[in-house]
Amino acid sequence: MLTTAQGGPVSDDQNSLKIGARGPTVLEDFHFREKIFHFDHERIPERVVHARGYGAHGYFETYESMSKYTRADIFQRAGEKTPAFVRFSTVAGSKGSADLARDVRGFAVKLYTQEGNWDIVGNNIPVFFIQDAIKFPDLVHSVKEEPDRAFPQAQSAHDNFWDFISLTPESMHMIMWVMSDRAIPRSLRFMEGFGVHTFRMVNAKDESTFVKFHWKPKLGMQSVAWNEAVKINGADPDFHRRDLWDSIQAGNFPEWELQLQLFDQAFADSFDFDVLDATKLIPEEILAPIPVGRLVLNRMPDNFFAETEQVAFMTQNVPPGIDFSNDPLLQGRNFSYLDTQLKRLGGPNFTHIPINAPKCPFHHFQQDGHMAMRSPVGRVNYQPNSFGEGPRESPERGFRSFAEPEEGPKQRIRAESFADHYSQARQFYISQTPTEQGHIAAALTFELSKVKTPVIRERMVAHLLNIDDGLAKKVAADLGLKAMPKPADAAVATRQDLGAAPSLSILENGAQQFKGRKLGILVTDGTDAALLKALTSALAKAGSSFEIIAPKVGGAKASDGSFIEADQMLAGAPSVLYDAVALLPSQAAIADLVKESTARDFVADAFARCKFIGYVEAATPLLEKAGIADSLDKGLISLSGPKDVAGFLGELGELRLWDREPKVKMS
Ligand code: HDE
Repeated sequence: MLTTAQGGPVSDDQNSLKIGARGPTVLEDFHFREKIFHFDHERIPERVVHARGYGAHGYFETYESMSKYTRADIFQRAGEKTPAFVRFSTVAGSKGSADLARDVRGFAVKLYTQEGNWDIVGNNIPVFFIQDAIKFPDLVHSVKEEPDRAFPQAQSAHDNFWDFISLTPESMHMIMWVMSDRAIPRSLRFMEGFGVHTFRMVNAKDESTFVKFHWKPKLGMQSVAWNEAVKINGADPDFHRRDLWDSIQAGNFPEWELQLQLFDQAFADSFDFDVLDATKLIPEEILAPIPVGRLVLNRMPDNFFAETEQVAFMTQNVPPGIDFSNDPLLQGRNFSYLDTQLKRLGGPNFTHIPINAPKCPFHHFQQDGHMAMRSPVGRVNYQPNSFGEGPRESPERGFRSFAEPEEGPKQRIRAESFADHYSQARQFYISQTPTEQGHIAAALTFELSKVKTPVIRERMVAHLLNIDDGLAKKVAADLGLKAMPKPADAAVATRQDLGAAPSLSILENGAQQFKGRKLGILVTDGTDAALLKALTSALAKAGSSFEIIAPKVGGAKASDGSFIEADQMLAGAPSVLYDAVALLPSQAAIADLVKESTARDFVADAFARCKFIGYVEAATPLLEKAGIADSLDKGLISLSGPKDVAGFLGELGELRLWDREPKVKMS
């Protein structure tokens, strides 16, 4: 029975209480008032950054005991499974913005360990824009909508952002990452995650080892192209969340391996950069990460608001055995995350919300406050007490900070060891394939093309000159700069020539699999039933998904008279939504299909985005109409019958035919 929030049965939820059929509504209508009152208060403030996010439940499984390095309970027993909740996010856009913004992605993991919640509040990029937390409000103000006009939404392509960046040389390494394809992932399932800062692991003997956390996607990395991202944002602004939802609902659980870079003080002292500087990474070529466990996401929340919106991640949530370093960014975050929950969730009892509550036993004397959900029993709410009641601290099991000796003058200063802002920016750039380098140049050109103040553009090119001459010249030429500026003089003297680190490139580490990816299959009346069946069953067997697209809602009639149920109609499913496409029209239907501009765009877009295209001979007029019939390359694969399916699927693991790119001038 429908009731009020007070539990009272409701007789009529369609009409408010009125005097007569056409008279005024009465104030006495408590059901109406309660319903509207609650509705009016449905929203809570969105996160000041990372407002748009999507989460899922799962577990973390420990491979082997790591007791040598840490006494963290989660790492003591091989095979132990710890419940987890993960929230992915974009940073700059508001809650209702689109998934494919060029942006860093948040990768926040809450592990409900037996000794308290451990939050690794990371990103999909291993470095950050700034070195000191005191600059965070400036950074975020600059990237968000400009305050007078309230636009652009979810975009860094505007004056304020590039003004701040060009005046902040420490951001250059991060800028290379954000202008790369890392910032437009194909799926949340295909991105890496990083803890970014150096943390500590502390073992039972109170010995400390430095650690950096890396999440590696089992399905490999993959990104989309920028001009594709723009179209996806229109065709499906929920592209990433829908992808996560669909794959988890289908039982294809995304998985990441947790890998650790572990090092001691001697390594830190000998490393080229300061391990406390969050604008630097330690290349895997120098320090190989070791796998220690896996994270599997296998269940969507029952309710988005209750779980994903109310989840409160906090960098300061660390269990015994994990500790902080002095990274000034991390130190600042340790204040911010607790503080922000008070604003967002409205009171100090946000740990009572089920998604935030520990799953291990917990006992403390914190009490009362807004929305207290628990009802502690007994007289004693303090300790020590004379009644032998209540919890007591445990010097053995409790959290002990690593006793790092500290001394020095109290001052506002940036360490000299943080001064080199270009070496790793360059290293990242030269570690990319030529295709990826081209994307970085194009992204910089696009972003700066939206900047209206000439001096900002010039100042950015001046920084690029310190990163790579060729890159700077290309961007300057594409921006139509009349003269080349002088290189920026910020601490260039310290720049070192570091070798390439192939681990930093997506394409060098190609996924080489179509598993987890999606094929768009265009059908019409008369589509070859045997070929379609062979294709769809081979895809299912390979762990890939597909959608059937027909010119009309509903579907089409196959060659054997059976009905093909379509997932999408052509006008609602542009090919940017798929990793590759197959064109299976029949001879009888092709003349009509060719008249559809959506069909032409479907093919032309797939070609321009360097995708693989399987096609039956009957589709040739469509290739002609799309203007690609004379440019057939190895990415266009003929499907004359079921026997060609295996070969076609074999090619798809390459994901894109980047060799085609110079011909289609994709930016
Ligand atoms: Fe955050 N960040 N951040 N951040 N951050 C927040 O906390 C902050 C930084 C990250 O899915 C806020 O609950 C400061 C780095 C993620 O709920 C806030 C600084 C990294 C999320 C906050 C940083 C992150 C946040 C806003 C500079 C990667 C989303 C809402 C020192 C290692 C968590 C909230 C979720 C969210 C502050 C920099 C990751 C305001 C002050 C570096 C993934 O507390």
